[in-house]
Amino acid sequence: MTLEKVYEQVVDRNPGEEEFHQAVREVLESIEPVMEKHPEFVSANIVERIVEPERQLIFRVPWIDDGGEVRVNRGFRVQFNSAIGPYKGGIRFHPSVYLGIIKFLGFEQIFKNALTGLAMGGGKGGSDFDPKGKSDNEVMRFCQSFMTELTRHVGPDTDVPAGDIGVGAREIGYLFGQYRRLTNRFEGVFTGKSPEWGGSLGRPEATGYGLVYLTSEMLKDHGESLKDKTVTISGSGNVAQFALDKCLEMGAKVVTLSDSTGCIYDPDGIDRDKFEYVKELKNVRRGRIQEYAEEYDVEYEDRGRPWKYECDIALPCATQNELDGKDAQVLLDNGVMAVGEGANMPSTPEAIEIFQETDVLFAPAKAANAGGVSVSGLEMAQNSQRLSWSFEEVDDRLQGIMKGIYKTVSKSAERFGDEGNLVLGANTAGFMKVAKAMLDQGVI
Ligand code: NDP
Ligand code: 2IT
Repeated sequence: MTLEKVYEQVVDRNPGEEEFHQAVREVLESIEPVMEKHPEFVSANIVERIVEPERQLIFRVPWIDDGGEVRVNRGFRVQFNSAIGPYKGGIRFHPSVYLGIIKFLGFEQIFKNALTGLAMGGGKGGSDFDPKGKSDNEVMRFCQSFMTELTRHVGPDTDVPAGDIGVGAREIGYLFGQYRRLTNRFEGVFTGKSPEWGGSLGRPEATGYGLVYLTSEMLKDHGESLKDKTVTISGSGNVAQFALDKCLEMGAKVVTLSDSTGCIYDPDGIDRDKFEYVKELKNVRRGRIQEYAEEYDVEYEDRGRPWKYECDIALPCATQNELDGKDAQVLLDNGVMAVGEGANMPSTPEAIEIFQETDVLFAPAKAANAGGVSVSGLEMAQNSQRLSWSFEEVDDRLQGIMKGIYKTVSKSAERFGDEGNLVLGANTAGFMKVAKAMLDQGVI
């Protein structure tokens, strides 16, 4: 079957799942040169198999709110591919979650995890539950109900979830607690746990730090660095906060942050003191970024996004399809030099095309945000050893992994005929590793 036919079949078989179609399309568009060089993948129908999840779970999540009312949400876990290791990938709690979002995330996770060099397959889960405005007790009761079902399907050698949008330290605590209670086992079934009870130091920082390490490696390769550069960041959650932190350490000036309600622009730069304010606002008070604008008397745009502000480097760290073709054109007109994707699939296909037609350096999500899952892999290793490594050891390894990923994707782009095209590089390198494993293991 041609790659075009496989794509058509994916659309037919998974109607209405637009984000999943988009993620599949991008990978299939990249792997044509791989299939030409590797007819053994064609004859074994590897592509037809890789686009079909190994297992998809959908379940009812009933819980009781603070008013005593029974509420019902939908839970998902898509166990997409375990050819190179146990399923691994985060859990997202957001009202927009439906099967198509979880499948796009799970599909991308297969290739991202392969790039880390660690033994992790791809999976993703979540729910349409909205943690916003819920009390801690409501979040706990929801997590306990969600985990009551998910416990049957996960385990340290089977499937190891972690956080994503709407799932941070608080939620991981409640989910892990319920798993331990139901199974009577204290084991590494989640990553992103508190370091006090089995988590890895450096995991909260890992995605944001890793994004900046990889972006910086890409800049270095072109004789540039982050020092004195102006950076725009979207989002103000886990990834955005630690991307900001590392940008400050590397001497860059970050001028924006956003959330689902709007965007702030601080032309003087968000310094360490203001960063402390953001952490308290977002992680403790769980407030809106608009309050930053009131606190520091800076510009705030309701529903706005950061891409219209002048910058050298743009780091989208909020959500999928948050940077479209028009935004890409504005960034370009304003002289952007590099874009690093902290979120999963934040740039639309039109935006990516615009970056690739020009000399903008573009680091795609599968490579750029792989730091989070990499340190998750290191957390799994520490749990298996029943040891904890120092922050410095974890961070050193993370830097090594991000450098390794940059090298792998650059080399693969060159090998498959388009030097510097890191989208091609990430998709081909990730695919090659998983496809070989599937071939070795027979028709399963
Ligand atoms: P958080 O929940 O900590 O933060 C998400 C941020 O993005 C918040 O500021 C949120 O605003 C904003 N946001 C969420 N949805 C939307 C939306 N539909 N429109 C506009 N803004 C939105 O999540 P993370 O920081 O963990 O995740 C951010 C991105 O990074 C996601 O794409 C995730 O898949 C990806 N990622 C995360 C990793 C991790 O380790 N956590 C690893 C690799 C990728 P608000 O507060 O208003 O909801
Ligand atoms: O998208 C991602 O890579 C994550 N949300 C982190 C996954 C993980 O298992 O740490």
